[in-house]
Amino acid sequence: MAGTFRFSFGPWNIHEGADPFGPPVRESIAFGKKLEEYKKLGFDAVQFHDDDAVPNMNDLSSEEVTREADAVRKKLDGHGLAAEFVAPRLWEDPRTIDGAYTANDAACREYARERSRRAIDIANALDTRLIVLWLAREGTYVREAKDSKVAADRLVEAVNDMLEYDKNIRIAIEPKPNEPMDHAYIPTTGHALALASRTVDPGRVGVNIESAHAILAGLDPSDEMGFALSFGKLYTVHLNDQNGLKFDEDKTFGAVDLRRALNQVRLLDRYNYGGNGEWVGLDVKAMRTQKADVATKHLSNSRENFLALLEISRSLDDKRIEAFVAERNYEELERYIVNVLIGRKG
Ligand code: XUL
Ligand code: MN
Repeated sequence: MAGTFRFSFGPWNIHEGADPFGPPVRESIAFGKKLEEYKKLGFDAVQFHDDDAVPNMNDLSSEEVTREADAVRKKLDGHGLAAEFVAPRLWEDPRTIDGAYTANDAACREYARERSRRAIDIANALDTRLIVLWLAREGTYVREAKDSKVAADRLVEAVNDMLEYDKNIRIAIEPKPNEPMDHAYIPTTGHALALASRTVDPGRVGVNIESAHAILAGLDPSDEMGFALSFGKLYTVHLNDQNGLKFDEDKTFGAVDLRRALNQVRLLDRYNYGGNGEWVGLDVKAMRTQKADVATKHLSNSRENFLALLEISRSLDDKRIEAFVAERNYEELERYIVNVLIGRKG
């Protein structure tokens, strides 16, 4: 059965262009203004970090956090937008310098857990049950700085804490092998699903697979997605592209490797992605060189590339592909796919 595709992105994808080596190059755009762009760009849902919804949440009581999130829900309604997920931002506060759930300091670990509970409250107020966990600083720069066995145990406990706090949420772990850490503890889909299997409710823990993160781990994004699909664990995706093993580029989907992008689209379509309400999430970054008036093109271009590749994928001659596979004629199979992608007949 074919997939049904609706698209989402997070407000951080409209960005001022600052990088570790230079300041912003574009004016900040207020959250309310960003919301006005979603439908125009072809998107129907918003992905949130907890403090995208409630910026000063650390200074508020849990009741105040919920009240502010309720107001955001009303804004979304006003724009006809859904909230796809909420992700606790566990990498900016001074208490997360050494990691969050795996910090060596117990008080810092408790902060991370408490913050995660507030993120769940925000998710409820925004009417989504999906929590994304990008485990940004759960890793080390110096191998001896943490005990990796203890770290894994602490990650399981932290996920359990969230599952027990709210019996209706589902958690999508977003693996990434490095950046900001030298080595992260949950670098791949396999690690995330192994962790899920040890929690109190494995049926509510899956993954958010980001193309660039898989590539940074030296893996193929569509294979990672296929692995997750086989386990019924592909809760959402962060499609983008990445030019080899360097910093996390979050490039426009399909901008580097069309064939790799095609294979992601093809797999999602083949396995009816979206049929259970899953969104096609983009996690793409405007280049620093981009002028302000066109600094949302990476979003509309990514969506258009997805849809164009979907058309190509659906035009593939499956019988022909099956025949090549049956003959083990992979050279011709490869030629066929390349021909289709470059528009050459034959
Ligand atoms: C970081 C990243 C995050 C997560 C959400 O590389 O991808 O934006 O997607 O926290
Ligand atoms: Mn991401």
